[in-house]
Amino acid sequence: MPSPIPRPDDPTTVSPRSQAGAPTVLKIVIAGGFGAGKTTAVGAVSEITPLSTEEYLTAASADVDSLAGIEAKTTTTVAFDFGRLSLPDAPMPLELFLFGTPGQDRFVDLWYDLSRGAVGAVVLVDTRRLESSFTPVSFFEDIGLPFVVAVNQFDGAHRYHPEQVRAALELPAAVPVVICDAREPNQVAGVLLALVDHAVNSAATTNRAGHTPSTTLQDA
Ligand SMILES: Nc1nc2c(ncn2[C@@H]2O[C@H](COP(=O)(O)OP(=O)(O)O)[C@@H](O)[C@H]2O)c(=O)[nH]1
Ligand SMILES: [Mg+2]
Repeated sequence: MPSPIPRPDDPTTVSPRSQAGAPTVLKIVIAGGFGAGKTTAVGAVSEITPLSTEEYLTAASADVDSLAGIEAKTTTTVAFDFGRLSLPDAPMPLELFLFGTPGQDRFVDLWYDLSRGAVGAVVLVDTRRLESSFTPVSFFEDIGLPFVVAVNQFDGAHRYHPEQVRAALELPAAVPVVICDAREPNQVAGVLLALVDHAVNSAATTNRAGHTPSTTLQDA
């Protein structure tokens, strides 16, 4: 099948090399287990009405999409969430394109597609369902995409220290672990800035070591 014709507004085709005053455009993946708060986080910060492909959960998916601990959840993302956030006052003016993945492991092929050209990923974690974070963490480690872990602090959930979460997920020291509330725009924006910082540092470290990074800012 012929390759799709790149469109100028396709974030994967936009060079982050800023013209004077133009923001650097970056693609970011928002990942995490089912119910970790991905759709909520994209909706909290997006300045456009987020494009969301939510479907109502039905009895037919009850056996595969466990709602234990998140009984209030009535919908699930079936393709991806898309949102956009401009940060003109960041040290380097940024325009972030956010792609929220569907949480279930069975959508891993789509995670690959959504990760193409991304500068990095946020893995949202619900500590009440920590095991659902293992697959996304391993996924980004395997494809070599820089990521940060953001603990979405749900009401009533036990408050763990970030270092406890790092140990439980067996994360290397270099991976930032931050706490956030996915409903709070400022906190989500802070997580995204932490990721951009981490991605830039990872690219610099990899370049210094003489390796070709699997994803560079030029790809984004
Ligand atoms: N109390 C609380 N509820 C949240 C938070 N983040 C998400 N939720 C709720 O948790 C449920 C699952 O969130 P959702 O964003 O759909 O998860 P996704 O599957 O990762 O996209 C929804 O009912 C949200 O309203 C949070 O930080 N605190
Ligand atoms: Mg969702």
